[in-house]
Amino acid sequence: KYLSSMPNYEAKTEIIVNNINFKADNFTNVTPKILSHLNINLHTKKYHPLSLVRQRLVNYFYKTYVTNRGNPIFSVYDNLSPLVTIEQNFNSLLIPENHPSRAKSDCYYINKNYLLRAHTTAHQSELIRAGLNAFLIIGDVYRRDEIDKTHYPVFHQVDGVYIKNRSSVFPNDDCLQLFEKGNNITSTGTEQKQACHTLEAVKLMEYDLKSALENLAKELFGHGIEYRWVETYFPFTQPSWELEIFHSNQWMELLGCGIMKQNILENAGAGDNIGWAFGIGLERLAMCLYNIPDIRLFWSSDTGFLNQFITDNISAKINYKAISHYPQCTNDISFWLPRNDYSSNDFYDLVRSIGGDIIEQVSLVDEFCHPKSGRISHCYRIVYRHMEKTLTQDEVNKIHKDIEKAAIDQLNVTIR
Ligand code: FA5
Ligand code: MG
Repeated sequence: KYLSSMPNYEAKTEIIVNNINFKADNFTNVTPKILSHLNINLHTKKYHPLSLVRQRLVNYFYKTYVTNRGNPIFSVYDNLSPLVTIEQNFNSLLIPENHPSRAKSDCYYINKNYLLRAHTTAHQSELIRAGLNAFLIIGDVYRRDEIDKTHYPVFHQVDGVYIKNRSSVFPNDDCLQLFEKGNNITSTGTEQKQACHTLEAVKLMEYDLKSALENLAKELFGHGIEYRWVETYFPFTQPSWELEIFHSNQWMELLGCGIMKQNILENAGAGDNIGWAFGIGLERLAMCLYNIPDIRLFWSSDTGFLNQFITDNISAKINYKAISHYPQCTNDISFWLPRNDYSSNDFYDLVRSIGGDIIEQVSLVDEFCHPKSGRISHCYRIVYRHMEKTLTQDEVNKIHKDIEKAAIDQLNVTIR
């Protein structure tokens, strides 16, 4: 039933994504609903909670890792297209042909050659090949998943990569090496390390990686944050870990990370280096930081949600307050101010005293000075919302009229 109600792209021969024509085939499974999330870029939208968290994370890396001249070592890529190849999302990361993460049931495929990236890790290999040593990749990722309080098919990730050569891993020692002699980079190794790496190099990198991420968690959540490391597996790192934090009485996975598979570096032309990498979910961070209870809220255009995050101090403590489930109703009011003795706060008080609890927000949206008369007019936007029911436009209009009348009587304004 569910499947038959989905638009049938397989019947189409062509599909257009970001103005590019693709040939549809039996892999094609993106839907118009999913494609409508492209180019929205919540992570760079001013004042969006995901953007606040992104800035805090980027600032942390900028200030933690600096060159001897004080410049940031990490560069940031936050506008790479989510439209990627199979090569980028899987092959370049050594994800095996038969790995479950490649399944049609898990990814949004454009066709057999292209998909919407399932992780921002899709770009790590190409950026290393381009010559970068330390970078962050930030963007929207797409996965076929259920929709509930913590899962949404589109979410945002930050990937980080730091690759180092022998002298930056061992700055004070000319003898210690990154690589074991005579060990092929494809040898399996152990859970502790890849066969090609020396134990001392891996241990130093592990320490560097874990302290970077622990300190990030402390920076965001405070020094009292409880955390733990869990060993895990990724096809592109070995060894691999997950960082969990204790939040709202449960352990929550924040990120995955590990020592990069040497084969990836070799294929990207950086085989002389050893690297660490991680991937974090931005929604996870924001939900914990701001107590946002439902992942769908990030997509809300409701100003009752968005306005709670308007701040020019990205480290401001914000504790999200639930908004009503009933829809907003917005009405504007414009009037000429009296010649003297007017303040916007008088109007705000008046609106609240007449509208009561169904007033959710009042904001000055426009100010205009008449070029000849010099008179000033204000336009205010009033957002109405009842906590227990859906307001009808008629009900709102009546209250809006009462507010107009009171403003004329009590504040001496002239309605435009
Ligand atoms: C990855 O995506 C790896 N690419 C991460 C990585 C990068 C590991 C580099 C090693 C080196 P995973 O699927 O576990 O791994 O997702 C990483 C993070 O994204 C999770 O820890 C979580 O914070 C977030 N995440 C994953 N799935 C969801 C989801 N459905 N909704 C919200 N956040 C999610
Ligand atoms: Mg995971």
